[in-house]
Amino acid sequence: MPYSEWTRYLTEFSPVSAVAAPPPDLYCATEHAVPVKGWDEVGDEQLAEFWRRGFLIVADAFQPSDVSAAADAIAVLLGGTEPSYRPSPWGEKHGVLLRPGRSLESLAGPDRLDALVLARGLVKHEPRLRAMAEHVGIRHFLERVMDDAPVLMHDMVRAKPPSPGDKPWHQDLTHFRLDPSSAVVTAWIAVDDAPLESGCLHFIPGSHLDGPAKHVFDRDYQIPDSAIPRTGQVAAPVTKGSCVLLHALVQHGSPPNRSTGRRLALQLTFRPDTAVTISDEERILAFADRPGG
Ligand SMILES: O=C(O)CCC(=O)C(=O)O
Repeated sequence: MPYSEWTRYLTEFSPVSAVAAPPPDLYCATEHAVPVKGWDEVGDEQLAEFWRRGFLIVADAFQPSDVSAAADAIAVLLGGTEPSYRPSPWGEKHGVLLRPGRSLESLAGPDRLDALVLARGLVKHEPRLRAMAEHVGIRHFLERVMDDAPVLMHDMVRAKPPSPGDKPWHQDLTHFRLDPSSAVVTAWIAVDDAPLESGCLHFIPGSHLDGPAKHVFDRDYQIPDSAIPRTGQVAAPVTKGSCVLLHALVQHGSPPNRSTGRRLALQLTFRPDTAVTISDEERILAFADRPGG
């Protein structure tokens, strides 16, 4: 796909992944990831496992009070009473994506949270979210992985409501203009429990070692469904307060939320301070113009 066409797609494309159903065999994990309990258990062995598999799960990474404070903080920001953050329709600054048929005007803060699909850039507006992003456990882990100072470059809240849609398989690094060899890491923090039935994260272990994969526009900007192996997938059901640390090149996705409840998570993506930036064109060449898929 030529560069000009790709940028047009990226501007005009609206993900339908929140509502469109994936092929029924796309998520077929036979293994469930086993978390370590607390940051004190993250040692050299767990670091090696992160590098080998591309992800590591820390249960009880946050206290229950921190987790409920995070949910309150998100509801406050969505409520629109914080002057520095004015929730707006999706696509605008402070854009908030709600479930189909819901609008910001008709809902108050906690109801907006229940109707939420996605919101970005909340952390800098709320001390309770900043405290999570600056948590010593995350920082120490990242410093060891990156051998550099970690810098928060993107944050997003995903409240995956019950729906037939998935978050298709992808690599987080496809969204950032950074050299693909950079040790970029996302910390995915469960604010609600994320059991199998509510569409927890699924991984292809070791896939980060293969480098950038071809991405296409389908239900989302994603790895083609046909390129996803139907064997060897690992599911990561977690309880609230868990932190899933994932390498930005590990292939991951999540099936539809088939439960009756919301599944809220805070996603923080960190880059090494000295990571090398690349142009948009180089990024597209790396992830979109690859042969295969
Ligand atoms: O929370 C999920 O279900 C998937 C989120 C994800 O992988 C992403 O937004 O990059």
